[in-house]
Amino acid sequence: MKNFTCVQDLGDIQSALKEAFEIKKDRFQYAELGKNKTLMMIFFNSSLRTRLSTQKAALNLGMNVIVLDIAQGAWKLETERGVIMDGDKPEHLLEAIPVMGCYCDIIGVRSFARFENRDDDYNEVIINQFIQHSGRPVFSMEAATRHPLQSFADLITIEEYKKTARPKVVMTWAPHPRPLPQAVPNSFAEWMNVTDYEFVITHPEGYELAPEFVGNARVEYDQMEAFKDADFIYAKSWGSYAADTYGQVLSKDRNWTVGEKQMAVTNNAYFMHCLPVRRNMIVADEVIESPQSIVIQEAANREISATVVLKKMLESLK
Ligand code: AN0
Ligand code: CP
Repeated sequence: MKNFTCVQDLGDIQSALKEAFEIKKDRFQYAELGKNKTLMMIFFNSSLRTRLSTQKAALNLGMNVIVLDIAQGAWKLETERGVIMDGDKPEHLLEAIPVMGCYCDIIGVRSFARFENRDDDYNEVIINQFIQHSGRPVFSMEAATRHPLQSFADLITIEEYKKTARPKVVMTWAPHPRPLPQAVPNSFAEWMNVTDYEFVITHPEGYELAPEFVGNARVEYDQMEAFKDADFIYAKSWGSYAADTYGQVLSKDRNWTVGEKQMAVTNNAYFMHCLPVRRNMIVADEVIESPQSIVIQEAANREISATVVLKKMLESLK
């Protein structure tokens, strides 16, 4: 695997899952694979889990790690070509990227949707420039439209906890004070679409995701109806995708906050969220603290998904 930005890059999902469970049994079994190889992690946005779990994964594989927070200590970067650079940005991405590539073997990039221009976000202009100009294999640590390391960890978690072969998985929108990217819900939907689970998406009208990500999911606007008999509830807030309201908050309706009332109609569902989560906006304290909440186990699996992805990338360096 050269680059990793979406589920298709991983190849056969069942064999990737098998590899994940083997690595989970002994996460140091490939500790020689990354010897003298350097991972560079570039963050344009904040992170707790991705930063720590990806670094841990690289250490499991014997790699060296360099982390750069663009906003803290690097030159401010111009990203548009053709701009007369007489403003506050002393360096262009088109020089910075190949320079970064000189000092490492694999690059991870976190660059959220900027919500300025939908086409730019959905064309993935930042991570694609890394793929084009770094001369190195590149993986997404959440790009504008997808967060595949998260979705892979989510899938591993569902496989661990499911009690039936074909569980009902419901992804619900939830309120948040600020508009959040669609990367996590897009990606989760994309990964659910390659399983044979029953997959339902519920959100208020106006919050429709891009059809290429919804795929074969059933969209149900009535949250209580969607939650009936669910085995997994996957909560996430996102800003509008619609062309005329792109990146806006359309609703702060706290009736959509996942509480005990909603969980009561499920099949004693597990509660999932990628974190960070705002309590009592996205989910009630009682739900996230209940035994059915598997958010910590889900976060723990980020180390496993990252170890599998880096292992596959290291193998194709040779
Ligand atoms: C980010 C998002 O919604 O994409 C990161 C989630 C992993 N969340 C926030 O910005 C709060
Ligand atoms: N879930 C996730 O990617 O968390 P961070 O934003 O803290 O990395």
